[in-house]
Amino acid sequence: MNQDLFGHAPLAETERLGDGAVLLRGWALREREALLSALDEVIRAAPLRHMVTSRGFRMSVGMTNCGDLGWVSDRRGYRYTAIDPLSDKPWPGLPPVFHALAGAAAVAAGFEDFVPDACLVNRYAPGSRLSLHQDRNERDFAQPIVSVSLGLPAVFLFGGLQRSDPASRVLLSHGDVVVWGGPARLRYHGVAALAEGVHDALGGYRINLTLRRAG
Ligand code: MD6
Ligand code: FE
Repeated sequence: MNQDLFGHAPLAETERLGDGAVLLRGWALREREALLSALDEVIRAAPLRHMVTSRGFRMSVGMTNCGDLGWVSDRRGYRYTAIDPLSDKPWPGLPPVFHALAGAAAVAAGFEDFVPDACLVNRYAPGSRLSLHQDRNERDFAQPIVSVSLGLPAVFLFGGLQRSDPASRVLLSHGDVVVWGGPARLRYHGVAALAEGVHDALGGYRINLTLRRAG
């Protein structure tokens, strides 16, 4: 059988979440050791921090980045930067395992030639949440986003193209990968407040990686 470089059968265990959105359950588990150790290194080089929104609210999610570009928010608004404002140095490089996983997941979901240049790392503690938003700071909306969930499970809120559209609730667990693009690319989405829990690999946290082509 045809297999990708992680030994998965392509299109196995896929769940459609709507046009252009695919959930690959457990897709990242095979590479979990390499993924978690690369993640440790990224966080050591560019520590998680709580950014503020343009209105001055401290975000409950801890964030950092790796790759050529990183997503930042401060009183001036949201944008991508090549420099980590905390260290005044470039963000840590995108680990090869992130790059390979994202490319393979995109192909499995039907998006060829996805080459990410940015990875936003979000860390949720119990009670942390992410309110409904669209991802629209990237240059090319034809490129999908690959999202990797690690640690405690979370309820992902998957809305429509209008903020007021009803949102479905999708449980995302350790190793789940969501790929969305095309007609789903600008759907509103968020994460419900994380429930208390303890995860074998990540303790009392959920970590989400979103890999994008930002520039
Ligand atoms: C999260 N994810 O799952 C937050 N955005 O923690 C996102 O905001 C997101 O998962 C765009 C595409 C996929 C995502
Ligand atoms: Fe998002």
